[in-house]
Amino acid sequence: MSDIDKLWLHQHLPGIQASQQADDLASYGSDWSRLREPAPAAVLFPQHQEQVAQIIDCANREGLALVPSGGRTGLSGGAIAADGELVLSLERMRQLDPVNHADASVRVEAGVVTASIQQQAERAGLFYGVDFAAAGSSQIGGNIATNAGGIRVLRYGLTRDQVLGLEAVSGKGELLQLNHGLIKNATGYDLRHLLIGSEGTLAVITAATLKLWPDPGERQVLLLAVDGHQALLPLFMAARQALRLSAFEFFTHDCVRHVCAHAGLPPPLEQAAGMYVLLECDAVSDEQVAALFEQLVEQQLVSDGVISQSRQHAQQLWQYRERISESIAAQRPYKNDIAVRIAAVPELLQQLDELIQRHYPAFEVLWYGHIGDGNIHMNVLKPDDLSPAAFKQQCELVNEQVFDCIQRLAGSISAEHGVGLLKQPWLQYSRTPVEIDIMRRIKSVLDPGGILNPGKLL
Ligand code: 2HG
Ligand code: ZN
Repeated sequence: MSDIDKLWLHQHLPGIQASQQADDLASYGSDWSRLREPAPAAVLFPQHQEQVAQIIDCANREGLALVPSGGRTGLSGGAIAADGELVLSLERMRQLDPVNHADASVRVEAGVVTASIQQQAERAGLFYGVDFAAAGSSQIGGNIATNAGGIRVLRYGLTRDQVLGLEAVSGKGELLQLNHGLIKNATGYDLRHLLIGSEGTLAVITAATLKLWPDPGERQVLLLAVDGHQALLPLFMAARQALRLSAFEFFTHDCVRHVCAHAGLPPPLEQAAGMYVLLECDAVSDEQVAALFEQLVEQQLVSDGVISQSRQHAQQLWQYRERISESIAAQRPYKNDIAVRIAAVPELLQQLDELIQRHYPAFEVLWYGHIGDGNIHMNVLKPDDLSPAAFKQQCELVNEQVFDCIQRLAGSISAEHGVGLLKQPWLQYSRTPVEIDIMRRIKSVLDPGGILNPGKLL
């Protein structure tokens, strides 16, 4: 790999823009997980699908590893290039087509930033259903490769549910045009869905046709104070019955403390609560909210709350939830992103609480997540007096117990952040040996040379 220099790139990949500048290697070889030190051989910037195929052909001929790269906002190390790989950045493929009104869809190239798709839909009076805190930097190719979730899954589904058509190049260099934006297509195996969530291990996604939704109109946000996690499920069920929900999120008071300190925000409510629920719904009348709130207080599910009075107020309330991750990023927390069926959430929280008390009594553990999807983010903060290596080791020891619990509840060890490098050693807690074997065999068909994102996921 070390003999990859300017001349080599010019001879083997003519016409393809590339960089070997130290700052590019450092930034394109890393993602938000910062799990390993970046050390790619070069960064390549193809401008169309044929150039992606040209790069893949070259990698197969020369036996080189490729790391497909989007906005690199991932938290599981799926986009890290630490072993002399070639990074294949899609960022110069960012054609964003006009909205197709008849089909309520839009075709976008892989390097288009998620927020640009949201804005393009909005300008056309429509709505793109996926949103999360990193939407301003993440790219759609990466969203599709990791099947990104976010805050509105309970209403609009995952990224998978938005993809009507997919264009990609397999690890063998085959150009794929999958499903062509069709709603109905009963012609056998849906290869589009095989590529969604495959974390760049089967093919490089080059473009997609995405579904757009009707404009949801005015929405309101309620931030509610909740005493303990026992209230979460009954509260969710009551809110779902009374309101048309688009998000149902939770976080503990410790999360609020970190956000307020980091973002300079005042506390959300006069009295601190143990836990908060933030829900978003289609706008409702003051009477409807008052009746629901009264009912929730009477049932002792909620003790206090605030309802957004304007769009700007709603955005302010969202900050208490959306800025948690960024507020603790500098402390490099140990991350878990787990899911169970909604019905099993109380049992999961109960069991995890016991585990944490027993094994992490000295650690600060932050709980937050998309409780309406059964998805919980558990972030463990490193105590100052513990070395990073000792901290990681202790977290990994407890992981086994956490994942045992997830396995017993038939849950997922990675709900929405992907497996990447971070969860790869624990895949067997969510997938059976038979499944993993089938996954490997699928990989060997689409990427027989094993050039695409080696060491990730499988
Ligand atoms: C969120 O829901 C993101 O805020 C990040 O998925 C979660 O930082 C995390 O663990
Ligand atoms: Zn999340």
